[in-house]
Amino acid sequence: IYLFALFVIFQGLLTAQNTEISRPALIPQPSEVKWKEGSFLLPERAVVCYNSGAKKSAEWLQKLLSNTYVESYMMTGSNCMGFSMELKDELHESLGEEGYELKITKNTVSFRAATNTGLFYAVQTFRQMLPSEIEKRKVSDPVRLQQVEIIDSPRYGWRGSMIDVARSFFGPEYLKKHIDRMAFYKMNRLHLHLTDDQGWRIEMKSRPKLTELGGKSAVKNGRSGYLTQEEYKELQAYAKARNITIIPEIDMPGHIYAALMAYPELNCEEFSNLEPRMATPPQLFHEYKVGWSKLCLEKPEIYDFVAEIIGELSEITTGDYIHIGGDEIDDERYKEFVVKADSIVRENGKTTIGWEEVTQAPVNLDFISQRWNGKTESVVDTRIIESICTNFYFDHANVPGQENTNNWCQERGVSLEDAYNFTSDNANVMGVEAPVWTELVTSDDKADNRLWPRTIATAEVAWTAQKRKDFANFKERLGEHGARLDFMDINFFQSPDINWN
Ligand code: TNX
Repeated sequence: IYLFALFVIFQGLLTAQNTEISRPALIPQPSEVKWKEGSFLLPERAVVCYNSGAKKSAEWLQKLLSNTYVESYMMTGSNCMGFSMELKDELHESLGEEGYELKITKNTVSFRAATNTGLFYAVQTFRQMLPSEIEKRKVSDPVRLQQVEIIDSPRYGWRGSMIDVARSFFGPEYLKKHIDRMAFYKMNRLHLHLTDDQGWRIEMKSRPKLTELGGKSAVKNGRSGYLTQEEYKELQAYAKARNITIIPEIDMPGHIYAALMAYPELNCEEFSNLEPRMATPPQLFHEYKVGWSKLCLEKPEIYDFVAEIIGELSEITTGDYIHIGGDEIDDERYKEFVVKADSIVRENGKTTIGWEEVTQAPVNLDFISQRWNGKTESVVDTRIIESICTNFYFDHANVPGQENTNNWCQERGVSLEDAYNFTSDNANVMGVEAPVWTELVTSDDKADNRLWPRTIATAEVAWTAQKRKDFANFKERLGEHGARLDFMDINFFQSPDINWN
């Protein structure tokens, strides 16, 4: 009998050893995580069952499982053994639009949410529990996961990233990769700064010269190009499938030389206000210089241009927002312009966004302003997207002295910790968004380096409740994501204060 008892204990030890699995590093930190005793062994064959409406989420899960040895079969129904996806309206009350529950027991993994967005995020959390190799190749070794119960929903509804595709062009291929990476970290807004002095990146059928000319230029050493309307539509659909809304920005009335060059009548004085060597005929502009061009605000015709562009852009934009720029301009008619442009956007059924300067104008109350230096004296209380440059301008150095970076906002740059530690108790804040301006970011590798891992810090700022945030703990979890970022082919900045695994 002693022998038998010993045997049982020994067996127990063995299984305990077998099931000893490290807890996965989850980013962004969920609202509630309860780890349980025991594990779940990923089976060789499994059903993915889903209830009505949850099919597309079940397909995301199946796609994920196809990178493991699991052979999965789709089935409709609920509470099956194996994997189950449940869409349930009543969960709206506790989980909101984007929240989810993820529960792993001995034999089941269940995903529940009120929307497919919530289910998609549950799948992303589950993905972080699987070995990082799945990002690149099929995993054939047995996978054992610790049992757990997660209940999660985001702090903010606006979890954004911005790429300036005007100074240097980043096309559909890079943008799709970026969308995939953002979605993995539960971000949901991709703002494209589509126009500026150095380029015009979206085809406008009513004004073909914008891209015929403006599509050919870029900042020095940067790439030129533009999105056709087809590409733009396809990109939006790709983003939407991953719960990301594209926010198109046409920067007006300043930062607009690319349009003045194509349609000189939009400028005031026959280009005598421009550098003489560029005046006749108007030349492409490749310099790094801001705040020198503008639409001629005395000419009523510029509003025909604005109405045409915003009208056409609204027609091809599936999201609810149009960003009108509005930054860095000094003109006595500026406020009038902002009010008019806002009403044009609203006539087209969209919500207007502008850089913080727009709040000098008495704009409509649904206006959203994007805060970048916090110096504007506002006359209106708008909803706010926080992009304050000290924390979120990722064209700034990762560490002091990094080459090809800006430092006008903060000499030492914008560290991972600066991004992570952003906090606000302003009730108007809808969320955060981190811009990468690209005067000095002229390749995919440089963009990766500026965006990652700071975008991951942004994702946690946007998703995780303030009281659940902890930078020391974030750094540990981020270190655990190193291998995964490599498998995802992200040329991320190897922050020296992270213990990358
Ligand atoms: C400011 S802040 C800009 C951009 C520049 C960037 C360079 C704001 C709305 N505009 O035009 O590219 O600085 O860091």
